[in-house]
Amino acid sequence: MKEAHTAQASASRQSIPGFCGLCKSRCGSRMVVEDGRLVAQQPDPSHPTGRAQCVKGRAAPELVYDPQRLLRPMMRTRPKGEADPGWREISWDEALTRTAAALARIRDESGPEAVAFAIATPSGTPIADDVRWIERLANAFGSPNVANGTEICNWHKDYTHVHTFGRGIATPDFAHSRCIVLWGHNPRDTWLNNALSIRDAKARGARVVVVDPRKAGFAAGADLWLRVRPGADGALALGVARAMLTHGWFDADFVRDFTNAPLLVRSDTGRFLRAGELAVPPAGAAADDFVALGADGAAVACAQGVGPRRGAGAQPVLAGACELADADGRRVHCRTAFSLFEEACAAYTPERVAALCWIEPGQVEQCARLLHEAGAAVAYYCWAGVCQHTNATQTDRAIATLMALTGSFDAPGGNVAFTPLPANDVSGKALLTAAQRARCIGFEQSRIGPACNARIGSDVLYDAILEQKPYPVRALIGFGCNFLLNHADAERGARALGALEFCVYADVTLTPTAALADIVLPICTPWEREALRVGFEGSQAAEQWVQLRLAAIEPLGESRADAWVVFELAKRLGLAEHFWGGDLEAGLAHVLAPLGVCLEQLRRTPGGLAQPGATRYRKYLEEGFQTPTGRIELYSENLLAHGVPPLPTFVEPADSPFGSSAGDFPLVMTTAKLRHFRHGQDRQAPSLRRRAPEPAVHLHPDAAHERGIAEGDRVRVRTANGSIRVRARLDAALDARVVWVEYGWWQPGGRGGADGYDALSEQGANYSRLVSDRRVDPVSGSQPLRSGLCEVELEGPRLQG
Ligand SMILES: Nc1nc2c(c(=O)[nH]1)N[C@H]1C(S)=C(S)[C@@H](COP(=O)(O)OP(=O)(O)OC[C@H]3O[C@@H](n4cnc5c(=O)[nH]c(N)nc54)[C@H](O)[C@@H]3O)O[C@H]1N2
Ligand SMILES: Nc1nc2c(c(=O)[nH]1)N[C@H]1C(S)=C(S)[C@@H](COP(=O)(O)OP(=O)(O)OC[C@H]3O[C@@H](n4cnc5c(=O)[nH]c(N)nc54)[C@H](O)[C@@H]3O)O[C@H]1N2
Ligand code: SF4
Ligand SMILES: [Mo]
Repeated sequence: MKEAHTAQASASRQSIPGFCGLCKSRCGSRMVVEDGRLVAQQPDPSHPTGRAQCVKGRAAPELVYDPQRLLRPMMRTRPKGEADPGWREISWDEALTRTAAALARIRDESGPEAVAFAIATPSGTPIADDVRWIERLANAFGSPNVANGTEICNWHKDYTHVHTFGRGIATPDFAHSRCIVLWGHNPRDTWLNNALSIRDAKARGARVVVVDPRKAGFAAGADLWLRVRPGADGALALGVARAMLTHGWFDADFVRDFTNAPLLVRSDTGRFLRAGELAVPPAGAAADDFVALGADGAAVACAQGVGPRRGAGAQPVLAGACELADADGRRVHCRTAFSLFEEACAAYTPERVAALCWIEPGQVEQCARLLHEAGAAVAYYCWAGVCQHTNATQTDRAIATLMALTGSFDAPGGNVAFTPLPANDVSGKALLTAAQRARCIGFEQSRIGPACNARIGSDVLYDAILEQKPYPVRALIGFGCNFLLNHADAERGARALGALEFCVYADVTLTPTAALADIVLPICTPWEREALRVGFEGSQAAEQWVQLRLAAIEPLGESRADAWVVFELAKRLGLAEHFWGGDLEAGLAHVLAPLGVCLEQLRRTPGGLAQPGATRYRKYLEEGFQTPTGRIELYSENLLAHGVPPLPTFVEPADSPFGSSAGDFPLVMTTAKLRHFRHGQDRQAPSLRRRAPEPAVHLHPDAAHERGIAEGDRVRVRTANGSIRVRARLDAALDARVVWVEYGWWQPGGRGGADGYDALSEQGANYSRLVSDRRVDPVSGSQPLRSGLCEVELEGPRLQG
């Protein structure tokens, strides 16, 4: 295989165009190299995502030359459970040969599903460069068990949204938006390029609504900040929808023609009435047409798809009920989906919403009014804040159906499916047979959850390892994915990973999770490897950008890119035929084949190339929606068929301040990301660590005072699952009943001392220890990382100075 192409280094300073691979923003950048060393990364304003750079991007050299990096493959020589693993450096050939032998043996004995894969998040790591190859390896190997954290990150917005819109959340068209809603999402700290677009939109006069328990990012200076109780977002969305419906502040024509609101639902079965079920179908109706109620009271046929009725019947009404005779002469009572949706929202009066969400009653109507006044130019994004709860699926349904009322879908200034470039997908979905897909260990829990995409949560992975349920998982191959820090219940995770027959981890550093492996493989940082990116995010111009980022420097030590590891393993596992004979260049050429551009061209223009493409708004006018009714689904027959309420429903989080454990744990606990760290990473960079030397719990001064706690005190956060030690930070903008706790802490250094923050000890600060994985969202499997209950106590002597 060819070596990675490194940009020509000379003694002089070189500035090589690239992009920062560290997070979802993928900011266009320039990589500055001196004498073969990366000395800086800078923003590249000529790139569609290159307007600026954050502190993490600026810390690139510190991340590259981090003394704690893994630089050689290593193998454990002492049994798991012993304090000293006896790491021995081995050659790549030995590491890969041993790995392939172990995986092949377990595959041959127990089937490929006995080997699970784990992948770090592409939104918060540069694994995005190579994630398709890793997925291809899992598919070609035949394992339907891939843990990638989707259930605690993006499943709701990218897949639950499908039940409403027939697709994942589309890109906010910030440039034309009149109202931007940030719901459990703080791009100021997590998505720099979008934050700049929102800043510009605000300057242009766009209104901003922020739904967040913290006064974070755009909440300060927003037109409306809704300081929602963590996990109560569903009640808020239903309340805002109710206000829009009662005041008529919604796009009634859009709702009639493009959502399934006017379709009649049978009261006996909960299914949509089909014309063929009627004694007298409407004139011209096909048997499987849906039925609406005309303004004249007569039934009207609506074909699957968008638009008004079929034939010459009267315009359908939104609200209504009727009784019609079926083919057997029975009377069938029906109501429109709109009426059922109205009823689902009816209980969420401003007063009830205020009591549930801990906001002011008037704010519900204020929010509804802001959405209404923006017309069809409301752009929203909901992310981690509404995902990590046991009610994530219902919350997503409530937010999605609320947004459908605005008529902004795919409209200028709304959420728009920008035209993507037609690259070939190399994730190899077709390589995984239907029979193997059905063996995904999460399938028993939910057939419309991540398991339908061959994705599993850590809870079911641990079950399979520890309890052989539904069958044993015997081996794990991890590409990043720091389970012990980022998924619930580190102790259970450590027991499970420790019980594996074979575990191999590819990572940049030896995390507490990787430290449980039998073999570790050193991965290089993005500045040491090439990356092909077809399309960036945030605007049409970004979508059209194709770039082959060059390696700015040679890989340090023996570290390699994930793609290299995947191709080498594929060859040793007898899967080369699915990997272009083991030739990565050929694979990359295949990605590009449908585009009018080749690898050599891209290498010659490392700053990237714009490809043709233009935005088409309101594509649903021709294409409809990829849902069972062909319309946006306020009412979902498909969800009903899977035992899930067909209408959005608010359910209290499993741990509720109104429940029985609130006596012992009176504070509602949530979490959020810090601008200067990604999840369990980045603390080793001194310039970043200086900004937050130690982990903290943030609480209201009144809550602190009641407990004798002052700013900077060392405190213990305790839940029913465990406890950790952190510093207290006071924040008067919080509700006094709510705290938020930082996560991802395991690295040594800071005032925590050289022993650092043991991920498995109550002397450490690992948030994961506070959360149980025994109660999860019934559809997505999302873990309750953000709606816990806790108590905070003063711990040990007060620190001076
Ligand atoms: N309490 C709490 N927990 C959370 C969250 C939260 O908000 N609060 N957020 C959740 C979310 S949204 C997510 S997505 C998950 C993220 O969970 P993870 O995916 O585990 O996230 P990270 O810790 O950022 O990265 C995992 C590992 O990937 C390694 N890595 C970095 N670059 C590469 C690379 O190029 N190749 C390889 N092989 N490895 C690499 C890093 O060194 C790191 O050890 O965490 C979730 N956990
Ligand atoms: N700096 C940095 N940037 C990142 C990452 C990172 O680790 N660090 N990770 C990347 C990844 S993987 C992801 S998924 C994205 C996530 O990006 P965001 O979704 O913006 O990330 P968070 O800060 O986790 O959560 C957003 C907000 O949700 C709020 N919140 C907490 N609980 C609730 C609740 O119950 N309801 C509501 N409405 N809000 C709540 C938090 O206070 C927080 O301000 O960021 C990406 N970018
Ligand atoms: S926001 Fe920061 S870390 Fe993320 S891509 Fe941009 S510069 Fe890199
Ligand atoms: Mo994420």
